[in-house]
Amino acid sequence: MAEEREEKLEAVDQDYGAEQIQVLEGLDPVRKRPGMYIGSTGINGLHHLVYEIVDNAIDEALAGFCTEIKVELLPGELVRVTDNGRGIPVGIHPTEGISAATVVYTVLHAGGKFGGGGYKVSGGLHGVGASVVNALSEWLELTVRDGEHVYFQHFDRGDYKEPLKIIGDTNETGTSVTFKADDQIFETTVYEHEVLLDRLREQAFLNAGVRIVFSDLRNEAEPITDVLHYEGGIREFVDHIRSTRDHTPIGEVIYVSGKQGDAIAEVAMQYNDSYNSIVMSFANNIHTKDGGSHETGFKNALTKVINDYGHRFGKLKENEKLTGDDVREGLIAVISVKLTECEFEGQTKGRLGNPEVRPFVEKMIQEKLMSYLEMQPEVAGLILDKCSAARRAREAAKNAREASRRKTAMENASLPGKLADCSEHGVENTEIYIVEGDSAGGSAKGGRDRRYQAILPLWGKMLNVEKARIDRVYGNEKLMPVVTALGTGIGEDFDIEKLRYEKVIIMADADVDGCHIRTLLLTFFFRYMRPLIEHGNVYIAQPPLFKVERDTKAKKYMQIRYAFSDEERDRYIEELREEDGKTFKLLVQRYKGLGEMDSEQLWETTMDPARRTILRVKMEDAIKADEVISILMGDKVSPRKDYIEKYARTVSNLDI
Ligand code: TSJ
Repeated sequence: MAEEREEKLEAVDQDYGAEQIQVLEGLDPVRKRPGMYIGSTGINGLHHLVYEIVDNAIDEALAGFCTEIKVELLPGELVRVTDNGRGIPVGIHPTEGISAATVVYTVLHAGGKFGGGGYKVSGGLHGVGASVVNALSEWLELTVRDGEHVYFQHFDRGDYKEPLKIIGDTNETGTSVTFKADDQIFETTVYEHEVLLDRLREQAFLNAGVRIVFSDLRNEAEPITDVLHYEGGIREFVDHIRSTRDHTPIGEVIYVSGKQGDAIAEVAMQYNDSYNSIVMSFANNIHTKDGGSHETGFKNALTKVINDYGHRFGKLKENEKLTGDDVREGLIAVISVKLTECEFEGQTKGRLGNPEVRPFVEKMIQEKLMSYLEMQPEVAGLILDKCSAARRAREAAKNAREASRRKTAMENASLPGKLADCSEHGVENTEIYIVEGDSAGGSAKGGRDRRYQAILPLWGKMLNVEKARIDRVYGNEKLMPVVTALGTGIGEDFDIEKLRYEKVIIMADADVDGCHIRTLLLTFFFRYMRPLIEHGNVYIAQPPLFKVERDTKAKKYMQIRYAFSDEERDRYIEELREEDGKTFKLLVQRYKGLGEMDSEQLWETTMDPARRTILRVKMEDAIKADEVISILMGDKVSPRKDYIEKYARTVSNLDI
């Protein structure tokens, strides 16, 4: 590593006069292929810039030298991150002649590791640093305080004209970075408050004691500040997840931690009265959404400990065995490991490799969770009751499933009667539209291309997915047709190979009811057919909200435009108002429901692959829907009321 750094310093600065050109070359690859360094140039990549800078300050906090990190969004979409740490080293490299801080910002990968000695724990998706943010910023300004002087340097797109300079005296220490993301690079440079807040809160949970002050000052009339500071760390994370979903806790939050060499692992977990399971894992503060060795270790050990305890203390009969799903029903758990070196695997690098971590976490949970249960027999009793109830429900579901299979075999007509299937037999290019309601189903049937588009109208009373276990799905008149039409089965039976269509498209009205059914279906897919979402097979149709039409009988002037937003409607009104000096009266129709469109209109605007827009549902959308359902369908009124008030203005896109 040291050798590598030496080489890079040479490359930057062989010839002092050529410094700028060399520096530009250093960051050129970042501007050429930004996606390689920050994942994308969309909103996620934009947010990534903030994470990269904040990660550096968190490292300083973990090293024990910084207590507070300020993150500010300023008018003009500027971001400022300030810590009260030691300040990036400003010393001039003895032979190279430029400041260490400048190297951090102008040499690729010189980022957080520069300065050495530090135990670098946090790190963004690709482990890149400040130089990448610098390269992708229209401009960036760095201020370092070392207790004596204030140092300052300005960069334009990674390039600098003047070196780091002393601009004043100070008795404070710390680092402050202000940057403006480059709109030549990013599709959008507008940050999303909630997304940044969630991520910063997550970092505050994962790094107990660190104080992150997030201020959104973009709207001067309405400044928002959140202080994110959790002495309880991931214990409070678990409590936060539970309270946003309003589940009633069963027992307290259990916390265990352990060390093995340089590796640290900690787990916080708590049961609740719901039927879903939320296990989130992190490695070096990075969310491992596909799990990996730490998560596997935890799950294995949890199943073993609860079974062993149950058998040892007579809570389970000898022949009663709890499965992993049984012991995770109604469980919220957060696993966090910190390692000197993480190996991330899988297509999206969302899974922790490091094989040595599995036995480490397994052993830790086995020993410490078992002694916890032994010392807390009351909590242990509640947990075993909960897991045993899950086991009995699983048995009931198995019976229901078998009964449903027998029934299907007997009736010998497996597809639902309401389904208007497509005529092609293969899966490739085929689509099923799941449509709420009678009239919309009719229009969709009339408008579709029957060769490859199937229509399934939904009927009857929806199951409250929140309050029912999987066995109830088998008896639900609304969901069963969806299950049989898709062909995949649900839960343990789910098999994506059996999916009968390539795309599953949810088509619902743009109003509150439509939003509700969309959210319910997404939650259903998320809970019982999750791979469908993971594989990207689920889509949301986007019917237009308005029709703008010239009020004329003259064929040559006839024009119809469909608008998908208020802005688009206004633009079309503007555009259609005049032609050849002739002014028209316009008809503007607001579609309250899909049923108001005739077959042809529905085809043109929403179903024709050449003209429509459909949104692919991502895991994040489904997780959000799941959370929304917990709030909307749960027992308690107050979080529901808060939620509806908070989202009242944007209720038409509640879940996307
Ligand atoms: F990297 C960065 F520019 F993005 C950035 C770094 C941004 C922010 C907001 C803070 C920081 C940062 C870096 N804060 N604190 C530090 N600390 C060091 O770089 C540092 C200081 C002293 C020593 C030492 O060994 O004396 C070592 C390091 C790594």
